[in-house]
Amino acid sequence: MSIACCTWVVKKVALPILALAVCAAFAPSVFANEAADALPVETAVLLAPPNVPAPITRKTPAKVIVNLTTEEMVREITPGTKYTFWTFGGTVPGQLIRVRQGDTVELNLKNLPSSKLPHNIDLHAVSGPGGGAPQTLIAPGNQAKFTFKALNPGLYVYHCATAPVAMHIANGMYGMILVEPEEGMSPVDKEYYVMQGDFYTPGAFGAGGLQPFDMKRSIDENPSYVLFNGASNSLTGKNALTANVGDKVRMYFGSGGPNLMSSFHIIGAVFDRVYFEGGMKFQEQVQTTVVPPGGSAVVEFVPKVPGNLTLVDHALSRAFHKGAIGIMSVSGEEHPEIYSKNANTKSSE
Ligand SMILES: [Cu+2]
Repeated sequence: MSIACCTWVVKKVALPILALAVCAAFAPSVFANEAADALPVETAVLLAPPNVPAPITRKTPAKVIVNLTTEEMVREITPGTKYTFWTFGGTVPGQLIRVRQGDTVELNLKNLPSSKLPHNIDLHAVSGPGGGAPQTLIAPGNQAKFTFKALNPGLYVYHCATAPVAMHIANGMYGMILVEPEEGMSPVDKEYYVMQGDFYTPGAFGAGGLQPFDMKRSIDENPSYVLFNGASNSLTGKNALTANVGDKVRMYFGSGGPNLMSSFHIIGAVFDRVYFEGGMKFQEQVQTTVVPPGGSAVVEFVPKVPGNLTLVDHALSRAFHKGAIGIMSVSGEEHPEIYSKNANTKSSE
């Protein structure tokens, strides 16, 4: 009797609660859509790496339209050797997307008619199955629209998630989206965007000609190239990054993979801060930070003296034999009290 009574009580109470729950399940999405429609609309400015779009000065949410294309193209992977890259926006990594926590992002993905394959995008900043990949899978010549709310601040990888996924990533289909916290980022003097990736060809590093993708080497995780920003010379020579002595430098660093973890290090600098794993928490006084495939880190440092600082994956065979090397050329006044350029050698007689 008491059980039956209890059941009745549960039913009597549960039905209105259920009705409320059903209402609640639908109502917020309706309101959310209405709210998103009422937001100011802006189109994201996307820049080619290593450049970074300007910091966000808005103090309120917006609807941010991001227009990305998927493009397949032949380019030099190292001088004298070409490779067919698959890209977001024509660069490896793809253009950095910069939004603010709470923004509604409308991502328009267009697969150029000249493409041979379907592509899509999975953004790690998305809270929902597939990160946008199911909504954006498009054949050459088509486009798709996908909308999501940037709930979490941080630096997130995006990549193509079309099968075979590792192959699409290995051909260069990755980039990052920076979701600034509501309070914004602290000002710095220079910002740069660098991503590491591993590339697989039948020929060894610098073999020459047009090299195809090598599936077996990719599965074996045995790259012929490990690169910053998609080419062995993307951050060296005339492409070197620049800074002045005393500048506060912030670098948005990611690993596209598909397979290798980066041990990111800058020879001649100590990171004052590393926002490890691309999140909001930081570690101080870091020499080398580990960045997994599909992960990121924000590093900050101040060059103290002029000269060349060298970016490497400190798994150094990759730096000196597979291309994972870059230069930051620092200008400004010498500070011999910090760094003495001249060796002080004496012969021992
Ligand atoms: Cu793809």
